[in-house]
Amino acid sequence: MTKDHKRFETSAVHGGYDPADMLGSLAAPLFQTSTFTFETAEQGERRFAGEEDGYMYSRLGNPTVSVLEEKMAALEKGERGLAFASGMAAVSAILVALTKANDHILCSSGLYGCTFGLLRMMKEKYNIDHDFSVMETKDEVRALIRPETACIYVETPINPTMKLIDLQMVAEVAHEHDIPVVVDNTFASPYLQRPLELGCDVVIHSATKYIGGHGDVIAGVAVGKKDFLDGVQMTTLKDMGGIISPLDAWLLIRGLKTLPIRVDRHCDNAEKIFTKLNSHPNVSRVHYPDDANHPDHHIREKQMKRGGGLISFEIKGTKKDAQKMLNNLGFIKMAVSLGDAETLIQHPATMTHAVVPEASRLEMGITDQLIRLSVGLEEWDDIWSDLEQALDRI
Ligand code: LCS
Repeated sequence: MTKDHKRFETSAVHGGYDPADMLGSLAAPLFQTSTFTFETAEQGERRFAGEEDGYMYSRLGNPTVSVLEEKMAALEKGERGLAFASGMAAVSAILVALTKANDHILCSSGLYGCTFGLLRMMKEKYNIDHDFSVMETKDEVRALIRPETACIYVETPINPTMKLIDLQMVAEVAHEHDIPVVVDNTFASPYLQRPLELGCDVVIHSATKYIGGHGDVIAGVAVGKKDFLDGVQMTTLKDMGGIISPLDAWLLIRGLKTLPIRVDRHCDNAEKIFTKLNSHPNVSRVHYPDDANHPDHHIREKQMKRGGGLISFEIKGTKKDAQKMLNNLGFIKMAVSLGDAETLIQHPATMTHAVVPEASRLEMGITDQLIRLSVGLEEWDDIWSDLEQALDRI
């Protein structure tokens, strides 16, 4: 039995696992197995009939994966977690589970590029329509809800523009209409923001990012009500097959133990880098939720513990100048992904959001001058020195 660890930091270390269940092993064991043996044919029958608890085949569940799922449920304050092969496997499984042909999805105006691509595919193949809303007021959300709206899908902070959505407000409107709210919490991590506590229904993570934290795993997790996720596990996940590997689950369990200290350090560094970027002559705008002048700063104060480790900024100049700045960097790594120990930098218009048509991209605020920085765990003034020399030489 897992004890209920009340404080986040304690749950990050102990949540989801009790060594007494596993021969006293301090670290959760890695069950690197595809299948599980039955003692009798009758036991196999009972397990497949759901009459007896126990593992059958790793696509249907695995003890190492279960530890990760329980730890994530403890951290997001949800009833259960469900792990996936990637963030996109989680996004697609949840959206497929919640919709049928001819339904409608209402989205935040700004989404990760591949989520945008998935919505477009769902529209083309199954006539599942979608709308985007800035969701600044209840009326803006209400105005786009239709009888066939199956869910509201929100990213906050939004990748890569760092705009925020008031989750409590959106959940209140959605529940007037009995519509579930799904939140992609990848940018904040559960340490900074817990959407279920704000009334939302399902949380999704690209666990590739802060959950893992070390740039060595692609994975996804969803957390929400047990009945709903039991259903997703036994339909969309089992039959579409986007399961996480036990080794990746094991690496995420290890990563989660240090999530609070890593994210605090990411935030400490980002706050300092934000101030420096803000006063650099070749930077025209900086987007960081903990900026007192950020238009959504009041939402940051309401629902996020701190501003996070991501900053986006616009340089003065052209797309070529933005690319030149990236090419000028020294140890800072030019790469998509985020939330790793290494500071990562990328050009959203031509990388993470290249699949988004130009008009939609510009509507989301992704200009050719926009650069996204995932501030790492290095010494902050080393990060700044590298950025400064690259900016100076645009
Ligand atoms: N949701 C968000 C907000 C993301 O940023 C990503 C990936 C995903 C979902 C998908 O997760 P994955 O399948 O990659 O685990 N975002 C990326 C990014 O900004 N750079 O590279 C990947």
